[in-house]
Amino acid sequence: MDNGEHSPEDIRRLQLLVNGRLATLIPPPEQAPPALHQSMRHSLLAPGKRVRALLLILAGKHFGAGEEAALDAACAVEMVHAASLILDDLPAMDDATLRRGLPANHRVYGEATAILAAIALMNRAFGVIAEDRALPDAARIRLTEILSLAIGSEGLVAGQEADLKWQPVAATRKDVELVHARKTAALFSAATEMGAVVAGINGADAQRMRDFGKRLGLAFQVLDDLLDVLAAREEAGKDVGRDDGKPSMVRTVGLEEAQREARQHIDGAALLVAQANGARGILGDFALSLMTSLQNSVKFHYAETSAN
Ligand code: GRG
Repeated sequence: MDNGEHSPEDIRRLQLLVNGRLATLIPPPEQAPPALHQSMRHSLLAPGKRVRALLLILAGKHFGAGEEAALDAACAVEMVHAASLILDDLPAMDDATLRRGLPANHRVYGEATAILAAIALMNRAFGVIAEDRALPDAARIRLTEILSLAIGSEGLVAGQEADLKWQPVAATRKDVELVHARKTAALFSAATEMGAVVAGINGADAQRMRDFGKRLGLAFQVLDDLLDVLAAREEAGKDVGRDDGKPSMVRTVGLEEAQREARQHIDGAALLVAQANGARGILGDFALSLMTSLQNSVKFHYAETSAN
């Protein structure tokens, strides 16, 4: 078990470790068909925060696994995440123009190639887990199972379908939470449970890791909704102000109640991580500092909005 505390340099180092590995796990840009591989690289290697990968690696570390042991599983999760962002931005979905500070994939490579790049990334994610022969077979099977469940028609895909068909009239907090649980928290909880599996953990502690990731994901989406209302496009690096008609906690329960909701999930997550393996550790410290920095940026914009 680790002793907790991490520095911003540790996190930056891990982000660079993930970025470096991601770049080697998919074909180079010149390999045929070049537009497809460039499109995959455009989204996968764009400057994302790598939150899901970090959570996976730190969850592994929480139970004593080395960073290298968790690295490829973490990259697989980032591949799925990048695929979901490509699809989410398509004209048939959110019709976004900007992502991670860059033009959305389809704005550069066209819709057909963007769809193919997303499929190829998702497929590669499972290949990367299968090829990770340093892990026991049982762990690779379990990782595949967790990731597949998180993506499919009971996870991300279900969340996206509900998001697209959303009827805001008479929507309740529970309705919004169900969409958030699938659209966002499913991949967070998969990542934290996968970290436990890499470390050889099953049973109650793996379940705690799963619940910890879910609560973090729910808080993350509520804070993302708050920033969609409050932040500027350039700062967010993506289109904002587009949650009208979308399952947003802010629009359903209001700004202040949404902030309270996020706080409750963060408190719940803190409790769970401390129960798993008996300490908060670097994993808890990282998760809580991520949430605090998101909350602070919400508070900053909230203060600005109230002053106007
Ligand atoms: C089959 C993989 C697949 C997906 C199909 C399109 C879709 C279903 C799901 C989209 C789900 C989606 C886009 C949810 C939003 C999640 C979210 C909060 C994204 C932003 O995450 P950050 O802030 O982004 O971690 P970075 O860029 O930092 O990685």
